[in-house]
Amino acid sequence: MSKRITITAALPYTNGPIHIGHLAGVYVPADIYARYLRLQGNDVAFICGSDEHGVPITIKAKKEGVTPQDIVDKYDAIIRKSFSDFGITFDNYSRTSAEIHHKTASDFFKNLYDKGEFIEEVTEQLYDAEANQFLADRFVVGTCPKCGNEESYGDQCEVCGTSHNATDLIDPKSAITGATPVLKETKHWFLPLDKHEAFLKEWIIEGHKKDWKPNVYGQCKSWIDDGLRPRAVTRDLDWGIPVPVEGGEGKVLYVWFDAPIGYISSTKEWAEREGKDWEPYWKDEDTKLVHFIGKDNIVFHCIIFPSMLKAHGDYVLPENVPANEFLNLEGNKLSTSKNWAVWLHEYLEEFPEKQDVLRYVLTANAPETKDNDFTWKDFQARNNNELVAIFGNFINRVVVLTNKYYEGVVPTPGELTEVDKETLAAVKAYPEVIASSIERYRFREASQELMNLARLGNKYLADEEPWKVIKEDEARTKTIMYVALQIASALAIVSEPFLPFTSKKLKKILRLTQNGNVIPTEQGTSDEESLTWNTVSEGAELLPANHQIGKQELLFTKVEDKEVQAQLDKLEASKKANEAANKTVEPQKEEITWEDFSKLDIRVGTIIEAEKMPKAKKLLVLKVDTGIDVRTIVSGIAESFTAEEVVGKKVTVLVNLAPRKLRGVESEGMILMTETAEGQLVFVNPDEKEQVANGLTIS
Ligand code: B3M
Ligand code: ZN
Repeated sequence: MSKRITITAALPYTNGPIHIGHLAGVYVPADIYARYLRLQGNDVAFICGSDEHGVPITIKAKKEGVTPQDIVDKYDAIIRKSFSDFGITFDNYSRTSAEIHHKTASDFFKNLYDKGEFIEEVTEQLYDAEANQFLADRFVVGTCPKCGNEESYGDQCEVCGTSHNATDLIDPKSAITGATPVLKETKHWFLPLDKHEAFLKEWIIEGHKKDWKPNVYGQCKSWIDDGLRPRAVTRDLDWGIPVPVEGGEGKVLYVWFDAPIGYISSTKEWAEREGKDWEPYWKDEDTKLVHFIGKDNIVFHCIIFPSMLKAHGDYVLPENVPANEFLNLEGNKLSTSKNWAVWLHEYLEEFPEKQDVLRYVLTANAPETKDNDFTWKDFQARNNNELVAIFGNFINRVVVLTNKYYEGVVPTPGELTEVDKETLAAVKAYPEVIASSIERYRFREASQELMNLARLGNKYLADEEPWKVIKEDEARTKTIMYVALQIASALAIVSEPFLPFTSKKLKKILRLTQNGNVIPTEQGTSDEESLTWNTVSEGAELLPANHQIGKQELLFTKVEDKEVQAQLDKLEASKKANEAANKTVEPQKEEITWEDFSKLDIRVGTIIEAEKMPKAKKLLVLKVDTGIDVRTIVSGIAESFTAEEVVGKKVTVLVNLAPRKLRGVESEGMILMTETAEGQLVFVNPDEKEQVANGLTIS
């Protein structure tokens, strides 16, 4: 029976592009879910949009010397395009800067305000007296009261995931000036979460113990068990939605108050465009609402937003919130600021035909129950060993042989053997197996079952060996190829949620139309009945005899070692750039006068003897001809050079440095060397002047 389902995917912040962590955590599973439900004939609204308020956007704008609007326009455009090129089929993608959203969020606030659902209170908040600004959310950094992370933000700790009030931070510092904030009085509106505690307990702790993922349920339970407190839903900022009530001048709604309402405004925008009524998608008891999010968003979607919806009273609550854990990249946490990421828009440029490969790898290795690691080696292996070697290989053999033996016309089968019947029965069972995994939000498992269907096809061909049978039994070969073509068609249909580009290509090769209809051909029968998910599960004939298929085309191509290496090199470069940017430079020493400097007597000398100082890792004992005399100098360069290689070298020597004993040997001067950007010591060779320009390091 057709159901109405509203699927939301977390609204990405428009302060950076989309990376594989966002995709694996939210957008790929949400898109699989939406496509699957549509294939089942359901009434789906798949909703998303850009989250354009909040402090990170303001901070980024300040840093780049542009307006917040410039920042959100830039990233909204990049994000929109990359989602669309990647085949994410949102029914609507809106933005929280849109007028419809400002109005919807404003009205929502007013509705709760009028009902007396807020506490209006003057409290002391953190204030940066240097910047003349209140320090909410990411404008303040301090120690998390729960886990001790020293870099927790004002509203949320990224290490333990706790959401707290800025005044809870221990030893807070302004992220703008670094100053220690003072407390200053200001009025705000608070959502009394404590008032909703009983409802949340009943709804989540009792109601969703079984069907919510353990990671989601566990987080919710621990927050509720810790006791809920009122949360401010307004801020003293100038970027956001103005607080629409008396006394709200100069204040805006907290970004996490307005953003989830963005799902509602985006649904409205869609309904208006499509001539539909938006209300059933949010208000009808029969609607199933599902939020796809990352684990750092759980509290907002399971505690705060439901409390808002409940306080409003007209809305349905989410039936499930299948939040994922985090994806790491090559063993390290993904990070926008450190550029440790695979950016979707870059991936699409570098692998323009490989959307499905990334979709598949991120699904097969999705961080569903624990954090997971993305590696380029695994990407290559999944592509070459699974997509190419199993799925692609099966289709290729079926299409090539059908063209070779029958000029692409589906043969009429003879009597089916037991193996044929078993195989077709197994094919018929797959949609249900896959569906059951998807319905339980186990997308990894579902993707592996899909691959098993392709394996089944490969095994069938390998066991039945039509290329041998054709030599002695043409009739039997026809049956084998007919069965194989049914498996290929089942794959074309069932793969659509996971591998939409491949499914489309395969349908074209098999001449199935996009919605699954067989294209009528001269020889072929026209099948007007739509081939959907259910056609496969009912075991109906998918590709009738006499139907003409197209020519062979490769569905997948190999990922070569050099492509993997190029990606690893790119990551290495970002690591280097990051290290260089973070390298702390010693502050300049106190100024010296020309007279001070002219006291230094620096000459070019030649090393005539060298030996390692016993039991000292760094020291060489040198005999240096300074031109004035031959003297002993102890130099700390043994980690860069061996004694043998320095003999004969010309060196710059500070000759009038007062002698000093090092490990019992009197050193009468100092060798001057330079250091490269990589920290490598080099001789100041009087013939190579540019080395001197790098600056002298005393060794
Ligand atoms: N903008 C996404 C994030 O935390 C956040 C989601 C809002 S969903 C209403 O990265
Ligand atoms: Zn913490």
